[in-house]
Amino acid sequence: MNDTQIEKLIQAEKARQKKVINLIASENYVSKDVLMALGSEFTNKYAEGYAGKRYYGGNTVVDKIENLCIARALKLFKLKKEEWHVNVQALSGSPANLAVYTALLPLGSKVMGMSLDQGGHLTHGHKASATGKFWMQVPYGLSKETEQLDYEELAKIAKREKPKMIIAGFTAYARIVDWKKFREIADSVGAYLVVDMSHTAGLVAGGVYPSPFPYADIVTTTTHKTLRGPRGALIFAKKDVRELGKKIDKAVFPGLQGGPHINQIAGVVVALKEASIGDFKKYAKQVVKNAQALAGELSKLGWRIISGGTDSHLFLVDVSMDGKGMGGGEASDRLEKVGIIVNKNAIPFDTCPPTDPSGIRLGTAAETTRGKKEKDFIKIAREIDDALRTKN
Ligand code: DSN
Repeated sequence: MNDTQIEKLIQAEKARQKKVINLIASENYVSKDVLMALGSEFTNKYAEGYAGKRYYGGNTVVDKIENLCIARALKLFKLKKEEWHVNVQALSGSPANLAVYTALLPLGSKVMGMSLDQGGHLTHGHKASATGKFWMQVPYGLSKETEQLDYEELAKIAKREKPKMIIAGFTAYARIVDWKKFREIADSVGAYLVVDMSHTAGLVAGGVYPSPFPYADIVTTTTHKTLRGPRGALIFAKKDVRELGKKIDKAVFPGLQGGPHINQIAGVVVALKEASIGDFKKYAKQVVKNAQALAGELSKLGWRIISGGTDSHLFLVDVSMDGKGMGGGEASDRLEKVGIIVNKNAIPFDTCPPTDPSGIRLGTAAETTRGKKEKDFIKIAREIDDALRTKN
């Protein structure tokens, strides 16, 4: 590389990633093939429009890439092309979700989404996000007793508020979601059901987490978490008389963006194939086993795991210990000092501010990619315990 300054920084980041234990629940390590596709000549190409309908010449190869991405996305999630439309152009998860709102809802419509502080995402209608400024969030949360979804309560909120859209699928919820119940609640008020499976997409693909496709009208997902691809997003829309796919396509381009990032889409194409081969199923299973081993050991060591455990790749730990512990920020800093990378996170019904919440979020997708098994995560739990209990 001629630019030695950036070359040095690339090497430094490579070394950092190699050295640390990465427990950030939304990160992963992509394959060399994904990196090659990302760094390919596709980055040079403008391709506004969709395959066969571009606004620039020279897109015959690009059309093949985009069509292949759509075909592989359908195949991975066992969907029929007669039943599902796929848009692969949204640049990442937040723009994908914004495209869904733009496509389906008049401005100001009510959207029922989980509060950020209970495990939802900014784009599920939080007031700091465009989705909360241009549409009106009807928030829902968890049961205080179980720290899990309370479907009866959700049904009551829906009946009272009559939202136009309900969003399910979360960033800090460890348990299996009952998509069928969400469908019934959406049907009871005539709302669209949108599932944002960004966190669990790889687990769904690997067959260890229930698929939302039998129940949702729209499914969005990022491609870089448990799915282990490059940063990017997919939007799946059910094909029927409502023509949701057409509306989504228009919202993405020209509604919200110009040219798609073809190199990124090429990376997604590679990742979708990788996720469809046998080894990925083993990987997904191991991710969940590892999360359960990590949560189980931390619990034995006296740490409170939100909702008492996990069915997925992630979970939250309450580090406040009823005032005898510390904030999530301090916990994250202490862990970074010993080479363990996590993020501070609000816990349900947190009394501390989001800038210094009471919890940390731990996930096992990245370290499972590096081959770690349950015994390694038990060791990591002990290292976490040591670092958090040692005053330094
Ligand atoms: N930043 C993602 C996460 O960490 O879950 C959500 O956008």
